[in-house]
Amino acid sequence: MAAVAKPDRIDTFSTIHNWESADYEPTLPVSEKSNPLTRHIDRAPASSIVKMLQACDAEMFLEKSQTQYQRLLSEEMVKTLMEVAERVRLILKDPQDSLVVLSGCGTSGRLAFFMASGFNRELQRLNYAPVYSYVIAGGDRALFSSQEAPEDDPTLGALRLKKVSEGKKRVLFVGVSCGLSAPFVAGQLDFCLRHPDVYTPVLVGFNPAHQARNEPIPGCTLTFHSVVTRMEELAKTQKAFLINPGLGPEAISGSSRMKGGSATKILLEVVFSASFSRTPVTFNLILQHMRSYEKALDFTYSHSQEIAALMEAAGRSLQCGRQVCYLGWGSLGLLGLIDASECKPTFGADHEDIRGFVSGGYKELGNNEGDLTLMGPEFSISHDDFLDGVLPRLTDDDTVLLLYSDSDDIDKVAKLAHRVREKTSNIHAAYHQTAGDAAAKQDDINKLCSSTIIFTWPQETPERLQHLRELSTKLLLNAVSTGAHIFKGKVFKNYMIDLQVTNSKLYRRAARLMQKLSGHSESECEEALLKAIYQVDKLSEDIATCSLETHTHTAGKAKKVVPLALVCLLSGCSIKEAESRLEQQPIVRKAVEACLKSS
Ligand code: F1P
Repeated sequence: MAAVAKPDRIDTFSTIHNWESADYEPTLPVSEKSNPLTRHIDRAPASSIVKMLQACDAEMFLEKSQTQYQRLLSEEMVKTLMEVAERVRLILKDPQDSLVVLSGCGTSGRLAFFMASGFNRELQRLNYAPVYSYVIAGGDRALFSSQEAPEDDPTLGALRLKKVSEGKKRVLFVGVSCGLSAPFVAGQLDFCLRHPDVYTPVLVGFNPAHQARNEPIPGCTLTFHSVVTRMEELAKTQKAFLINPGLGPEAISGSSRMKGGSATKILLEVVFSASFSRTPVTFNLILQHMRSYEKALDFTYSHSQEIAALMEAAGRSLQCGRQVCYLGWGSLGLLGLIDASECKPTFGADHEDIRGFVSGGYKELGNNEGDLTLMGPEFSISHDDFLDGVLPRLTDDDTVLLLYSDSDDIDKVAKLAHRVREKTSNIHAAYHQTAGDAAAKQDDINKLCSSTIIFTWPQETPERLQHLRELSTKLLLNAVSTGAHIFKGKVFKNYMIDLQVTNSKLYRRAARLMQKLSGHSESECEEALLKAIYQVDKLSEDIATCSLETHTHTAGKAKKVVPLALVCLLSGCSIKEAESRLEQQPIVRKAVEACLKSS
C-alpha cells in the first residue's frame, strides 16, 4: 500500500470539534447524531459522496480528542484490548470447558457470525479446537434478512446465550451493540453479571457509557444504561470489559452498519489475532495492528474515482427499478450478503434491489442452522441460485459486481463472468491481489467487465491480508449501496428517510426525524407515524393504546411508513392521497421536499 493522499478539503478537524462539543445535538448519543461532514450528501455527485464517506471513516482513527470521548487508538482502549486478548488466550488453552460467544443484533450479529466462523476456521488450520460461537437476534434467518424485532427482547437474548454455552465452565461473552442500545444484548450482559463464576462480559459499542440507552424495557427492570453502570464498576477489577470508543456520527445518521460495523470488525480481529500470537501481547503489537487497518482504509479510498463510477452504475440500476447483484467468493462473498441485507431496514429497500450471492452457498458458511433455502427467496444465496433464478432475467439495466481475490479459483470466476456477460455488459469487478503475484488469467475476466477495481496489496501474513481485504470490501460495498440509495432518493440531507420502523430504536429514530424535518410536536409526529403504520386517517382508541411492540410489529407489514407519515403531516392530506403523491414521485426525497416547500 503506497502512501495515499488524504481527501482534499473536507476539513475534518474543524467539523470534528463541532460534533464533539457539548451543545451539538446534546440529547443524542454519538451513534445517533448527524455528521456535519455529510449534511449535503443527498445532493452530492458520486465523487463527492465518496470523499465524504472517506472523511467520515477517517474519523474512526483520529487520536486527539479535547473532550470526553475515548478513541479507537486511545491508550486506555489499547490496554483494554490487551487485557481481553489475554482472556481469550486462557480460553484457547482450555477449549473443552471454555467458550467465546459473540453476539449482537442486525449488522452486529452478522459480524458476530462472520468473525466466529472465520476465527474457528483459523483455529482449525492451526490444529486447535474451535472455541468461538455466535448468537444473532432472530436466529440464522437474520444473517441474510432483516429481522429487527427480536432486538427488543432481553429475555430471549439471555436464553440464547444460556443455551449456546450450556455445560461450559468459563465463557467470555462479547456483546456488540453499536449504540449501546439493544435490549437483546442488555439481557445477555445482565445474565453474565448474575453468573460471574462462569461468564465474563465484554461490551463493544461506540458511545460513552453515560450515553447508553436509558429507556425502560417493557416487562423488565433493566435498561441498557443500568447494565453498563454495573459493568463499569466491575471493569475496575477486570471482571468486565468495556470497549466503547467514539467514532464520530455515521455518514447516514444512525446507520451503524457503516463505521460501527467496521470498527467492530477491526477491534475484535485485533483482539482475537493477538490472542493467537506466540509472543506476549504488547501495547505496540495492538497499536500497529490497528494502524494497518487505517492504512487499508486510505488505500481503499485511493480508488475513489473507480468507487464513484461503480456507485453511479448501481444508482442507475436502482433508479430504473432494476437490480444490483454481488457475486462473491469466500468471506468477500459473505460481506456482499451482509451489505445487501442491511438495505431493507436502512432504506426501505426490497430484498430484490440489492442481492448478494456467495460461491458454495450454505456449505461455505457453516452457520448454526444449516441450509435455509426453503425459508423463501431471500434465502437463496448460492451462485447456482443466481444462475437459476436471476441470470435469465438480467438486462443491461442491472448491475453485477464480482468480488474475488487471487486466492480464489480464477477459472470458476471466469466461467461465471462469461455467463453473466452473455446477458449484460453492466458487469464490474473488485479484485484483490498481492504485489508481485498478479494472475495472468485475471486479465480475461477484466476484458469481460466494463470496470475492474484492482486492489494490489503488499505482502503480509495471509490472515492479516485477508482481514484487510475484507475491510476494504466492506467499505466499498457500503459506499456502493449507500450511494445508490442516495441516488434513488432514499436519503434526505443525511437522514435515512425511508427506514423501517420495526423495533423500538428505529421507531424512536423515525419519530425524532419527523420532528426534526417537520417542526411539529412529538405527539403530532407520533400520531402521524401511527396513522401511516395502521393505514388510517383517524386513530382509534384501540390503536392509540396498543403497545410499542404491536406498533413495530404492524409496521413490518407496511411500506414507506415514514415518507407517508411525513407527507400527511406536512400537507394535511389523507393516507390515500399521500400514497398517490409518492407513487407519482417515487424519489422520496423530492416528494418530501415538495411538501416542505409548500407547508
Ligand atoms: C443493531 C441494528 C443495526 C441495524 C439497524 C437496527 O444496532 O440491528 O445493525 O443496522 O440500525 O439496529 P446496534 O445494537 O449494534 O446498535
